[in-house]
Amino acid sequence: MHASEFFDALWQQYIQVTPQAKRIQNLFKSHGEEVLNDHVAFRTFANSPICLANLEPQLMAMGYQAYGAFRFENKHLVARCYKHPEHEALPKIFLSELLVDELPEDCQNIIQTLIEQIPEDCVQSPAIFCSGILWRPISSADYQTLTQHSEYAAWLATMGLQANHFTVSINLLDTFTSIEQVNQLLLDEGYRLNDVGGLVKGSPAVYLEQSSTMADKIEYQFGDGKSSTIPSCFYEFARRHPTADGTLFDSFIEGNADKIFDSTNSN
Ligand code: OOG
Ligand code: NI
Repeated sequence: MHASEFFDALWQQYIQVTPQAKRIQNLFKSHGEEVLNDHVAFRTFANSPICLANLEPQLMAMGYQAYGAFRFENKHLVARCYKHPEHEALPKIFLSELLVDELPEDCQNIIQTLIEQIPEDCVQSPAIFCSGILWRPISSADYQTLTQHSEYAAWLATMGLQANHFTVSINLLDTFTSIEQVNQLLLDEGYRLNDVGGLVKGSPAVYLEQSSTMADKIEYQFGDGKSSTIPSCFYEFARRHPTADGTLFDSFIEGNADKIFDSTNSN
């Protein structure tokens, strides 16, 4: 699968559950902007057929290379990032996985029943990143249990493999040059932004400033027949700054990412 085909498929799937992203993209376009992506992100379960190590070769098959590794102790996550050395205009990819065996036993049991349903050989092409849930919908009670210990686990159990967010590159906008300007535009239009630790995550001193909307909400049919609204996906905005050698910082910052994860909290 060619990378451009991959991102087209991901975007179409993403805007089905994240209508705000399409509206915000149109908002930028109405201001004469062309919207280009800094990165997209995926979430997955460790110790499963779709663990990070099994998914990674599918990114490599599209020409991506790993260049950074991260750990989030409190959220029980590890992550890696990938870029395409030949096509720098292609979005970077941030792939995280949940260290399931660090969660309380009741959560581990719930997740284990999901993992057992995943076909052992399901990772055959990059299309796996658009596969959504590879298990039957969980019950609303199990969902509640997961949200109490890991919002990430609850999100992944209901949404599965799909782009968790796309990210507008502020560097590639013409008239909106600061992250504060972008945030103000969104607030004026009534969007709810992630305010964990403040609206702007990071600073020029760490070479990366980020903000994000709170995830859209969708009606979800649980396995026990109950339905309720749950967080789907969000839209992010990133501004990169030049490092000492004059090139733009191209990796990620743990302290920023830790807060961006909270954009899918159910609260
Ligand atoms: C990923 C959060 C981290 C970033 O840009 O630092 C991230 C996620 O929510 O799955 O996207
Ligand atoms: Ni991100």
